[in-house]
Amino acid sequence: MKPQARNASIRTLLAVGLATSLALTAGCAKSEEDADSGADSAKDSAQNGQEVADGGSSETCTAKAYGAEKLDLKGATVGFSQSEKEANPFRIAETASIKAEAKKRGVKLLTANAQSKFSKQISDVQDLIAKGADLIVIAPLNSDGWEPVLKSAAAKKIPIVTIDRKINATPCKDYVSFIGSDFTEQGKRAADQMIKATGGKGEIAILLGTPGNNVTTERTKGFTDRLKEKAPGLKVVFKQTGEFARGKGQSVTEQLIQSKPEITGIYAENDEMGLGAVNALKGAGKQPGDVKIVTIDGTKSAVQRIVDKWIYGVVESNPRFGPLAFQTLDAFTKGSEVRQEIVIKDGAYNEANAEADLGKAY
Ligand code: GZL
Repeated sequence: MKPQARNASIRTLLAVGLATSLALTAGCAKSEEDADSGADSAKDSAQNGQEVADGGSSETCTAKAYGAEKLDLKGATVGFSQSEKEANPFRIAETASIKAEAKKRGVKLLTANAQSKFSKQISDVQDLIAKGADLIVIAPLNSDGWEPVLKSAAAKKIPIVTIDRKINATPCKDYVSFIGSDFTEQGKRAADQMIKATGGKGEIAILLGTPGNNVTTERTKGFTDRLKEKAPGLKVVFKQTGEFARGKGQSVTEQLIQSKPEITGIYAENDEMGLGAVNALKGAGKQPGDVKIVTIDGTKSAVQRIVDKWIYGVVESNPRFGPLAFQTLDAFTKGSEVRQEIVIKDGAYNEANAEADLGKAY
């Protein structure tokens, strides 16, 4: 690439990157440090958008490299494939953010919800292609098994952006960009909260997310590696999936306290399972704080449970992907370089900021 062209594209990339990080006010809770320092909640009560974290791959992609046509996003049709049923506030907030941003930009949006069934998500995306989607945003249920759909999209040169979970495929070939959290970091931060809650000693149960996606794998590894590194006195004595669902989280916890009534702490890999665990503990006559619970997401119900002292801490997983997803689509369709991996910053809640920052929860 000629130097002046290269400089131009670097300027574009920087502009997109700067626009991305500046234009999107933090919709997230205070950072872990702020939460720990008990700092007042941020004055801004922005409810939308996400902040881009530093780091992540600096690899980029352009429409030219991807083999897609440039187009005017405003006149295009975007398809959105949601993975799980909207019983979980994470999914409700995620879909709402995508719909709100499409509406704000005047972009035609086709949506589908796979109701937590992977085979349905594959057919949903095929349907979006058949209905004429020019670009597709996917919140994947699973990380594997996407080949047939990726082939169909590639045949029609339809750019795909994945949000939230990662798919095992090639960026800037099978999909343009991944936008999501650092789930290993979330697991590590959950471990730090659990260590603080327990003083680094005792027995811990893990309510695992559903198998087959990078979120469960990375949240588990981040947590268990951190315990080994920082608190060898905390032993994981129980691991079972609660399928990211409140009911299953409750029934698994009921079994847990039958076999381990003196469990010290429960790490729930999402709020819904953590709230199910609270219901089980209440049912067993436990009191707030008897068992230290740490969860991940940042839903209003879970943050309220911190105020009630049933939950010790919540690491945020911000689902408001609308602004960043459409910023990425807009830059890409204009021919600008976009990053292949856009990692977002997540905040945290504990007793220091839960009440003040409840408005940022979703
Ligand atoms: C994380 C997302 C997870 C949420 C759960 O980004 O994939 O899936 O943490 C949801 O609430 O089920």
